Amino acid sequence: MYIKNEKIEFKGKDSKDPFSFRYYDKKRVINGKTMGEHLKFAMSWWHTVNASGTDMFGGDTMSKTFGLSGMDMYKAKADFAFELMRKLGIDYYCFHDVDVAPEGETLGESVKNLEIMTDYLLQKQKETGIKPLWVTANMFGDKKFMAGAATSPCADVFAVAAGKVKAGIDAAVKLGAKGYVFWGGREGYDTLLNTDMALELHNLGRFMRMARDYGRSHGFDGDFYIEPKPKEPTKHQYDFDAATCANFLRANGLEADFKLNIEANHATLAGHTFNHELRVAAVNGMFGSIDANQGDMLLGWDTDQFPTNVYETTLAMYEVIKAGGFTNGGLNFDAKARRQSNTLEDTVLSYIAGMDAFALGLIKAYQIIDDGRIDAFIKERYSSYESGMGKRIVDGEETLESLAAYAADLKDIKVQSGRQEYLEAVMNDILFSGDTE
Ligand code: XUL
Ligand code: CO
Repeated sequence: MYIKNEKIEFKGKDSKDPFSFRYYDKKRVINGKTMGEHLKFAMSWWHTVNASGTDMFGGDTMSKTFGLSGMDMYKAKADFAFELMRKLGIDYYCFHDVDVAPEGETLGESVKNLEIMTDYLLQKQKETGIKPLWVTANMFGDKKFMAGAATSPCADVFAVAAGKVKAGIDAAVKLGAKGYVFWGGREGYDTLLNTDMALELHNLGRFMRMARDYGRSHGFDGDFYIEPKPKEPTKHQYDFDAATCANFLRANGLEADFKLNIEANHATLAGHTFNHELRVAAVNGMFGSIDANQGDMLLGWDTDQFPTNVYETTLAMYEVIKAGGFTNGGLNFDAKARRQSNTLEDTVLSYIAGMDAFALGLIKAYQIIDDGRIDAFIKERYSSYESGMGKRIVDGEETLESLAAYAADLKDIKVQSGRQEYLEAVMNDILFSGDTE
């Protein structure tokens, strides 16, 4: 037992018990699905089980070694992780290879360590029913990855990276994960003065096709994901944003097997909103999964804070609902408690805050849809494409010449108001004056 609290229960919105859910009622049915099924929360292993408060200027503010070292420490971390998930009612977790098992001197040793630990995780999964949402490999931490993994100028690094991804896919199959994530890590560059961009991009495509081919022929039937991020650690990341990744996937013939894992803080670093990135993924048929967190709009880096901004979670869940909900994906809290929130209670409280913010976001997103004013406004705004000339344009029946002839004598064309302020007031109305039942 690492966590003092018992199971965290739903106690309703009037609850003042900090260790209770006020909105997340896992079994509550909304529009035919339980909240648990809508939200599919996942715990990020790296932030929750390993991160211990280190920043650029100072060391740990909390210890997550549980007084142990070596494989015993990794097993204790797994015990802690499963206790936390069970107490919070979280059914999924996400991890990098090196989060759950110690790195060896060689790839071969690391793979053996991972196999020992995935045996242990499998046993814990059988006891609890908890599973990974997705697996990934850390191809950015070790110094050999300083110039990238699949985009490294060194072919041996490409080979080690391939071996790590093979082991990661094997772990995903063994543990029943329905996702495998590629976050670019150092797949980008800092200056063109030392970079062959064309070779790096082709190698990245080759690498992902190899992963797809290996996975598909070895029992991985889930989704592969790219997780876009514009900068940090490299100045120019090849997976800048959702639109860049969609283009990369199509250019490399990967669109049937890959989707996108959209992270809120990465969206804002790219100069986009979270809901913009979700919409771009959806319109490209690539909506897959979410790394749920939030950034600080006054800071220019990835702060990975727990999501508590209900305006943002509402807009995000509206996109998720419109995209048809999660299939293999879910909501992974790629988030860490602040450096000063340095107790295990803070970890529990952070998850409660994030889960409740998304539960309330889900409730409010359905209220936007049931209210209907926003959807009706958008439909009306584009109604000129539903009949006459507009419909013929959409149906592909017009040409540039036919339209030029049609438009030649048009006068006083009026475009209706966009009504942004009114629609923002509707959002306030739904968010702040509606109920939560
Ligand atoms: C880094 C990031 C990663 C990925 C997994 O910014 O978000 O933690 O989610 O590698
Ligand atoms: Co992430």
